[in-house]
Amino acid sequence: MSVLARLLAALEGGEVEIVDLTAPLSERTPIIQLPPPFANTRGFELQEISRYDARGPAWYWNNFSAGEHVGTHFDAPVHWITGKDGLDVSQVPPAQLIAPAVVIDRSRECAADPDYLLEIDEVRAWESEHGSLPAGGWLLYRTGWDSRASNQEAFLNADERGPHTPGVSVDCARWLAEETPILGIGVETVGTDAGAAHSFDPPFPCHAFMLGAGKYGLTQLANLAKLPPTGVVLLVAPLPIVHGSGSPARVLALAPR
Ligand code: 23J
Ligand code: MN
Repeated sequence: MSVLARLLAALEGGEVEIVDLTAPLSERTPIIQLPPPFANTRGFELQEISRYDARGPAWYWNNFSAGEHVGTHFDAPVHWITGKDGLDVSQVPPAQLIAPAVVIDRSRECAADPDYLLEIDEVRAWESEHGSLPAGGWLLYRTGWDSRASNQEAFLNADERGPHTPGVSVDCARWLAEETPILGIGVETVGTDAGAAHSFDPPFPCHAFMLGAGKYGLTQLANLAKLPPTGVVLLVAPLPIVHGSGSPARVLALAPR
């Protein structure tokens, strides 16, 4: 049997499962809220063109509008000033859009501390248990934040001092970008950086180091709890927006059952 026939048989037989890591896209999809003086993204909107009516008797269709960084989405290197000479989202090689992935679970720690930051030592400890981070693959960071994704207020978790959502420490972001062979980092939160990361040095270190190293980001992932720590293949499908800094993306995981 050919390798693809074996894959199809494994999917049909339930040996390999497809897990959808994508959040639904609607007017209610939470969006990031940057503090003044920064400009903010628009949310997702549908505008009806016709619905089996005088405007189009046999067809239903919509226009949609949205920021590039809404919902489950892909951050391309050009999104950040450190990656300004790097790839836009349309230039990401298709061969990188199917890649291995591993999952590090810090949902317990993040439940206790919403400002929790992943550290280098914890990733090293994960590696001694599960093996090295995948070359050319994703590090998926489970925080439990997907359980808040249906509610903008709970998802952003802001008070008078700003948003409180988990992320990655400055040292860990630099290390992941410069010292590990990963393709990118995928998170459950509204951005790859912590809610408090505007106050870090440098600000938004995950964006600054990862995108500056030509690596990628994936945000607002769902269903990471359904994945094993290793052995997953991720299929990531951002729209090829020419000159785009990112795009809403469908993200599917192939996982052994
Ligand atoms: C712009 C500025 C800061 C951040 C972001 C965008 C994102 O999180 C994003 O979606 O890339 S933190
Ligand atoms: Mn983004």
